[in-house]
Amino acid sequence: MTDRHRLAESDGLSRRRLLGIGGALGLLAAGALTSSAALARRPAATGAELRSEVPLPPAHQVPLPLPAVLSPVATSGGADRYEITQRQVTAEILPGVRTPLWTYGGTFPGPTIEARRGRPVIVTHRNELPVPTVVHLHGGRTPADSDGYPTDLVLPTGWPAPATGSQSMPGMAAMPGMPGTATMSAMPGMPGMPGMAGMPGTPGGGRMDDPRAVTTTLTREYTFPNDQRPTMLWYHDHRMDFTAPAVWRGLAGLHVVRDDAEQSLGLPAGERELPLVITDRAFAADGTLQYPSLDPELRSRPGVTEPHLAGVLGDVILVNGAPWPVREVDAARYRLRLLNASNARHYELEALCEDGRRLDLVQIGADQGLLAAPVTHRFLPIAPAERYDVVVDFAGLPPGSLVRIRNRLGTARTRDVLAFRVARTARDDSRIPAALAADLPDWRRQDAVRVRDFAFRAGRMDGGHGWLIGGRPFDPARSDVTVGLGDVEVWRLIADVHHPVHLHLVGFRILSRGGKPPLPHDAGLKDTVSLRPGESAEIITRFDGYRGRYLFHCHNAEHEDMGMMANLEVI
Ligand SMILES: [Cu+2]
Repeated sequence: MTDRHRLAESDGLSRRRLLGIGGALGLLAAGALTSSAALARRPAATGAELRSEVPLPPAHQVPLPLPAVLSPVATSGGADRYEITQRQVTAEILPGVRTPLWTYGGTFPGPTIEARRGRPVIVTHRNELPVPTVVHLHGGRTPADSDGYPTDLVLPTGWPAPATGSQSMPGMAAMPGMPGTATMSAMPGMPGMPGMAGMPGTPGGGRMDDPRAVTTTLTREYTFPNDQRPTMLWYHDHRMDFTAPAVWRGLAGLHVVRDDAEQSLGLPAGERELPLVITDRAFAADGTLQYPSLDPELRSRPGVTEPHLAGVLGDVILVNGAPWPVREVDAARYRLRLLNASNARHYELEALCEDGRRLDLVQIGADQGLLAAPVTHRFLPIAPAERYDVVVDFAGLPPGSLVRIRNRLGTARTRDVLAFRVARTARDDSRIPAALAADLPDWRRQDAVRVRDFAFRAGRMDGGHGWLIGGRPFDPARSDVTVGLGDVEVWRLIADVHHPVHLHLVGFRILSRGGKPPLPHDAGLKDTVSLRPGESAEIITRFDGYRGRYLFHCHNAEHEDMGMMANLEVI
């Protein structure tokens, strides 16, 4: 046995499971499939779909909105300062229907932050929502104290202080005089605390006590150095146990990092660069967003009703917060910056002309920035939290033509996403260089000081259904993975059903999928890898940037809330 295998075993995986890495057959042989076996046989289903109770508009009637770019409140001292107030608003998402939302700054998606590489952005978030929040910049190379660890809560004014052991930020005392308000919950076998996870009246929102949590009341300042490759990141809520319903209610926005090198490439820009935030939602008869929370107030009891344990899907597709929108375009190249901000829905996108012809989706970038060279797709799968940077060329299409972006994994109305209406012929000076970036890390297997194995699969948690990593549900107080700053590691991931696996802090490259070379859309630097049912993948990364406590987790948001996270400590 090699040293690497010994190290992997010491991380808690049995030899038997190591042998199981490599595909669904191995997984089955290891007896790893539980009640999710039925799901694995239906690979397209990543959750159960809610049915809207209001009339839905026809597709491609509502114009595509673009999230507003946020203006800084100050730009001195080499950094840009912003303020965002998290607050509830009522918006008209479906024509004539009023929908309460939780928002960053009053809109869904929230305002876009435009950042320059290497120039820090400091955002003061103010929580005027009725529950605690946490802001995480997905894909950000962020110091740990600004990374939005799930227990680093920003408490609303008047919210009881968290459990003993957690700290509040200096100068931001979390409601002195309310000691000992329990957030500790549901540790099986913990005497005197039976079943407190769902206990009304203990509004901590925490599954477990976390002595390292640093909470604030009302506001918190997050610092994002933007010392990373240019790409489109997104910020969203990451509150312990309640990420999925909070993001569903609207807590998501874009954060774009740019630099001169990328802007000198001649890619489509300005009006011809469109961010596209794709989500699915469902609407109740009163216009509210449906969501099957066990606690509709999202105060104390986490989780969703039984039919939705695998994920929550909606029957309305929103792009930038509008239902099946349409955008007028020139007959020219457009850069589409795609984000799947859905909780659980996967898409496989195609650009379909009225005559049945498909336009090429020319991928120029991945989660973590530009590819070395373009990759042309006819279909592009996109899992929750993934981003793809693609160029579509509408040249040659006569004015009036409609190009529909469709979802090949959808059924009925969820097959449509958005459409482009070619409005006019136009001059196009843009180009797609054959060489896009020369700075992609080329970590090799032999650089790795360690190989680790992680199984992502269903299991039992708190006496009910959970989603587990390495057989265990998330515990903020437990040490899971400790890596040395600067170390290169190979991680072997295996899934029972679909799990989009996301690492905080670092980008990684995909070395293999199911024991074979990566797929064309696995190119470039990623921060989320979409594991398919029964599939394994190997990723390689170098843990650099900052020391501190981070996370890795499944980005099916319902899985994440049901235990599928683990600690990643960089020392
Ligand atoms: Cu998952």
